[in-house]
Amino acid sequence: MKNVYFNHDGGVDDLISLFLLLQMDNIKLTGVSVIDADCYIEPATFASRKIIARFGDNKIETAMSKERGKNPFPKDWRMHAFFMDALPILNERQTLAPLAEQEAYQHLIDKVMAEPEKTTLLFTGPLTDLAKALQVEPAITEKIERLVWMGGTYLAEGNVHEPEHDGTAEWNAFWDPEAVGVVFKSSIAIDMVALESTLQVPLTTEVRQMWADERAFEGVDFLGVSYAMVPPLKHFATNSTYYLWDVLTTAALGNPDLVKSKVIQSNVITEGPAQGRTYEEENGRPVNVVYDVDREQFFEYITTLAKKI
Ligand code: AGV
Ligand code: CA
Repeated sequence: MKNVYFNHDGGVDDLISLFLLLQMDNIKLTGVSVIDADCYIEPATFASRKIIARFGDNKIETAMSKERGKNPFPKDWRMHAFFMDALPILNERQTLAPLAEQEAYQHLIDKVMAEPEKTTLLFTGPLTDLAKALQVEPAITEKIERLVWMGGTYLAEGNVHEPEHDGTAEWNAFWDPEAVGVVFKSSIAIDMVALESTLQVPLTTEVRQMWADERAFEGVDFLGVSYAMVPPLKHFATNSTYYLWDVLTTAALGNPDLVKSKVIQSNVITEGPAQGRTYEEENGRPVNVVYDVDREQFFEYITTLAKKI
């Protein structure tokens, strides 16, 4: 059993990640927190508490972040949290897991310090709350097994298409580039699920059909309905094409055999038109970069988890 603390930013794949984490029997989820990045924080927090109440251990707390990023996410994407929170499957029983009193960064510190064993951090949004936690309580470093983060890329093309940016960054890094810098300066071991691997798991019509075929399973129906809100890859990739970014990251934590990784000495650009870009640099900070995934095994793994409820 691994202790895991999960910080996310309320997207469809963030919330599905929470659902799947709760089905993994090799993981003990010690706490959850939500940051106002690729979501609106109220519906994202309610959706998290409803998912925990319905599919998990109703004692797990959810904390809200008050941190703000440098570069805001598009509103259209942030709206997904409202749709998730409104799903009938999450509102049928009207139960809510507890809301934490602390802000997210303090909740993370408290949960990590309270465990006798080390904790693995899973971050599927920007690293802002971790950067703040490291500044407030540097001693958490010794209690952290590793950070598993969805973010960054070393490809020439990232997924940020915004005015005044050169397109080389990944969004979670772009939202708060300084936070990536702070975390890179720490001694925490980092597994980074970069765009190199997430590009291999687009949402497609075949994936949707596979879930539709098995919708008699409540958990598989939940996957299908959730991923009906976001556009698949059909003819060519656009700015809004959806990949299973965070779900791949969560699956890589639950079952490391699904992915391949290599160490890259890294740094991050924190200002100017390339801000948020992670790049290889001699004598840079070693990062364990997940660059490849067994696509078929991955979908098999998550669908099997979804059938467990
Ligand atoms: O860059 C990927 C990150 C992931 O954590 N997020 C979405 C995932 O939760 C930002 C993002 C990039 N492109 C997007 C995003 C899109 N087309 N729709 C919504 N979010
Ligand atoms: Ca996310």
